[in-house]
Amino acid sequence: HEIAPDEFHQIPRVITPFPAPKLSHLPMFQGDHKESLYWGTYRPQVYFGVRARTPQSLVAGLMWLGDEKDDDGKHVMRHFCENSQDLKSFGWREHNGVDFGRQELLDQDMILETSFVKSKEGSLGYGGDWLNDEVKRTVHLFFYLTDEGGNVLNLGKNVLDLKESSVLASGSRADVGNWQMHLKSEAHIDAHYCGFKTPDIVNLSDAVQKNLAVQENKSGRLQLSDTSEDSSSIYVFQISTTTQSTIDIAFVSGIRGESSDVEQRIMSLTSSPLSSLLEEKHIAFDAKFKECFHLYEKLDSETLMVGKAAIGNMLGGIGYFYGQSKIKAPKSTQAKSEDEFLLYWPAELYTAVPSRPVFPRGFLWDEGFHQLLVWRWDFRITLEILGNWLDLMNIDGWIPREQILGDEALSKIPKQYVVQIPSNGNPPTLLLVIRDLINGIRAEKFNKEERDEILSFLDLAFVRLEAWFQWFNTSQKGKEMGSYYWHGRDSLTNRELNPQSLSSGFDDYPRASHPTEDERHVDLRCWMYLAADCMNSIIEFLGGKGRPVTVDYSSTVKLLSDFNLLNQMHYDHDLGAYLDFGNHTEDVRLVWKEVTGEDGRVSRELVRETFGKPELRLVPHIGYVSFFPFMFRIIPPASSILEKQLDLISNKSIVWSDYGLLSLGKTSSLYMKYNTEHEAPYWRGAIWMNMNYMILSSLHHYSIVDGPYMDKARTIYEELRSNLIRNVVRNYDQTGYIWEHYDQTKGTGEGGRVFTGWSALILLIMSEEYPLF
Ligand code: 6A9
Repeated sequence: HEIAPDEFHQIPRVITPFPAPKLSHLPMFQGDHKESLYWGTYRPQVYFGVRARTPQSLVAGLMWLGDEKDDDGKHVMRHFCENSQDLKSFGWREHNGVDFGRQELLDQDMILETSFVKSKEGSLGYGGDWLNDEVKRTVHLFFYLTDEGGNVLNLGKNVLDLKESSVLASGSRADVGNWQMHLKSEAHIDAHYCGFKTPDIVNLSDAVQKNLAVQENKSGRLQLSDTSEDSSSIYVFQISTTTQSTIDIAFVSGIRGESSDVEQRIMSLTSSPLSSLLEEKHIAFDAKFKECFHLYEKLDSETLMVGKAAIGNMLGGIGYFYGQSKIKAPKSTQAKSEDEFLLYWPAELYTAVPSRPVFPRGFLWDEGFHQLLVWRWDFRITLEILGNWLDLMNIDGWIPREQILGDEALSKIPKQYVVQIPSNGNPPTLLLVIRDLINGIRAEKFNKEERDEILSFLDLAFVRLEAWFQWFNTSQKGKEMGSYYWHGRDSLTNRELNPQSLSSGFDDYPRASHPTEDERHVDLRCWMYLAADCMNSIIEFLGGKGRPVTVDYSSTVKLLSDFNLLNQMHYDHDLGAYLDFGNHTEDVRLVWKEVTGEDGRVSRELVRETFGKPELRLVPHIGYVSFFPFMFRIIPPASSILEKQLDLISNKSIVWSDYGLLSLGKTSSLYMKYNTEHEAPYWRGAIWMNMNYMILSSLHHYSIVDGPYMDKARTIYEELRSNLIRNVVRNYDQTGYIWEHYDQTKGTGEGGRVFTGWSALILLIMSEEYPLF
């Protein structure tokens, strides 16, 4: 149930935008920049989809019938990316984020290749021309096209007679003028079409299956009806072929009158000119890959291929979303039940995604890790993505963690996870990226013009970053000076073995057994240190402008990097580890209980029981959270505590494995424990790449700054690095995918496939590029 804002006396703060100019309006994101990024494969949720970065775009996509049959004996339709084993492998082998990509999809014995390329030649207005081509085997492909803006689509005159080059459809739009979509193939193809009135892309495959079924009953053939509903606004073109074939689809826009140059432009975008163009782009991709990551001397071809898939999928997975987030209504409002929500303002988001099949939408803290990789390829893409995220900030300085914008994004997530909670944060990793960019400027990685662009971005971003910092610093602070904890843990639950903390990003990573206001989370304390330090660097960089600041960042930095204070609050001398603090007992278990329901029926349920007496203490779980002071380099190089951390990291009975570092040590009482009957361990043992990258980068740091433990750090660094690379490459060989996380005992990929969000950091590990502090 949506609560209309007028049910309130005034618009609630939580859905009020931050009152400052939008970063996406900066001149640097207009003009040529905007035009060059207008069309793209910005629909990561489908196997192949194209749209423009505008709320109501012309949208195209591809579906095909798989060889497999469902329970009714019908061939399954492939459309939205699935995380099943149906496809042996799929993903972008190359993609440059701007005007070129090549994807391979292995469906049983069929290899489908989709390429995408834009050319500016002859096109007017926004965007270039884009097209794609697919190949190989007896197959029914369905290419569809719709105009979200509701403009009329004209069906081409000879769509059933696809010879030479034919127009599939044409139309006119304010952004691109008159356009035409052409199909060209030298193979023998059979074509059919149908049109629907309502462009329901989420359920399009069902509608197409129905149409096919009706025809099959009539004629015994698997072909569309060649009819369209009155004033159809979505057309589906069926292209069937029995031979290995290449199909080129070309889109031209900005056509003036009866212009004859259309033929010319189509020629240059199909057949052999297209092949040459693709080859050119492929060569350029390779050259840029070499230049950005300078890996060729170091690595074998197998590893290089994984590196290319990492950057290709990261860039190819960038999407454009438009819609309104659902926000949990704050208590003070007239919300009647838990299920009621408010709608955020309609917003666009240009962002990378963690995984196309499982999580094809924006996640706040994932994005910082994504951009650590992306800026090295194209820093302008990074700036615009950062800007889009910061524009989502509300007047309180809060940014919703998970962005589910529009029907297609919504269709990929169970209902109960949709509503965002305004008291919950997510680590400010975007600041890691900003600091990386500033260090890039210091290291003269940018020329003058580029440097000015970054500075003018930061200049405008500054008020938003300040508000963000303030949001954390006030809403997530703990009782004691210099302490913080992730708010929003459920203190009343009798279901969860250890109440989750989704905002930390570590979901089920164990914290104090009994959430209270006395908690202190060592990871958040370190994120706050990073945030303050980053704000400081920005101020220093923008310098001399007499900028009024609301916080004394220097003293915050001093406070949070005070080694003694940190140790007093979080260091356990016996374990030699940094730990959370809170109301805790180790003696909590899930037990089966007979429960009498309201209807008098008795059922058995798994509930949480506390046997021990919780008390305020350090929480003895060693894992990723314990390594934050190490990751953020707060530990002085000469401290014996540094040696302790190195010992912990390399301890095979705790977090070390041949495949990377475990999220939770084997010695933890919650190691690999289910959180409820059905919630399997997630951050309770498995190996995750983002944290391995951060820890590895500190090992690298401590191996080059002077100190007694340099050599020790170097040895561990080298071993961890090669373990990580070897394991990801082995899994890619065996499964065709990069994975969300890796098993702590066997190293096998688990969770989401094509998880080329932060797991793609393996490429920076290959090239040994780490953030400087
Ligand atoms: C799930 C149902 C099939 C969980 O990578 C995105 C996030 C991370 O930010 C977070 O740190 N992932 C990590 O713990 C995946 C989030 C999934 C949320 C909703 C719903 C899945 O549908």
